Amino acid sequence: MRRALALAASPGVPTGPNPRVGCVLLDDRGRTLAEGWHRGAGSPHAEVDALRQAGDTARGATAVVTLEPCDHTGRTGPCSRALVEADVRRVVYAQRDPNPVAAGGAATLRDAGVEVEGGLLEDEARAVNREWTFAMDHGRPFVTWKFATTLDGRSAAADGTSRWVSSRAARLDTHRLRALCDTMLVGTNTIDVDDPLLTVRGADDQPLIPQPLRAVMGLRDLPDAKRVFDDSAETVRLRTRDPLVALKELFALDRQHVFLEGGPTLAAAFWKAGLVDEVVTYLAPMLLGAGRNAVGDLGIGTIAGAAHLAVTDVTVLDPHEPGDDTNVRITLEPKETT
Ligand code: AOF
Ligand code: ZN
Repeated sequence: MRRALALAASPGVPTGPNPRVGCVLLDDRGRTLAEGWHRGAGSPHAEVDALRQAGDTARGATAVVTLEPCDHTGRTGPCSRALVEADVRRVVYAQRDPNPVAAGGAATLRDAGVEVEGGLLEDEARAVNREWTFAMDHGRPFVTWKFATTLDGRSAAADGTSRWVSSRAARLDTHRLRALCDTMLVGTNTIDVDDPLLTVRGADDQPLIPQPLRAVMGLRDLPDAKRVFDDSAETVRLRTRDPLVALKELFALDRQHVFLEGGPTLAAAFWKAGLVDEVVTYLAPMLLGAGRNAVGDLGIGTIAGAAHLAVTDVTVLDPHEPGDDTNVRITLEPKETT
């Protein structure tokens, strides 16, 4: 299963909308017959990839898969049937399929007389597809809220200027994280005021391919000339102020990981709705003393009411070039409130 997990995490597989899945076929003495993995939506599932390589030798084999074999005809056919037809004797999988459309493979296999065992290294398998699993379980995308602040918690100066709080190294790091998401989300106000491009660019400032979807949330009309409407990536308008409605709309568009880069109002709305799943913040060694907070009013009047988060990672980002600052990236997750 560890080998199957490593195959699932093979580099070069595009993020979403499909999970990463790995499969190893073993003979009755535990020797590897074939290995397979899924290479993105529309390509063969991991099980089928391995079965194709094994050919007739799959008869009587054990299939070790990181995800419960699917039982549906989607972009490709059901893996449960493919395993039965190949005469596989035993299937061991890690994660139960949380996708209601595809689930049921374990039962189909058992009904056909195949020995089935689930739950082996399940936590590891869920971690390989953290956002996909979350989205399937919750019916909405996973939300990473990212912001940059000064040492005194300001994201913009008193006059509204905010270029640049974070260092060049931090900005490049942000692009790396954007590339791991499938959607960039901001409010109409950010488009109005900052006119961001919202694309993922590399060190040479060239856009990478594929680009995440750019989503603009809010009711305000915006001029077509805004950069977010250019043709460097796809853009959708979400004509709502309700964070959950926006996320459900994105889920319907097969989106599983939202990178929330909006201003303080949008951040506060998501936080208050309990719709922030991860926080990434860049801390710059700079003081402003006045100016805009990263997040708007959360309705917290006293210290006992403070929102608490747990730190999951702290990374020092060294200067990229002379004159650049050292920044600190802190990754956190909200603590469950009582
Ligand atoms: C994958 N790769 O190796 C396995 C998957 O409609 P499709 O063909 O794109 O199927 C996607 C669903 O199939 C996916 O959400 C998951 O539930 C199931 N298993 N998917 O993309 C694989 N084994
Ligand atoms: Zn399948």
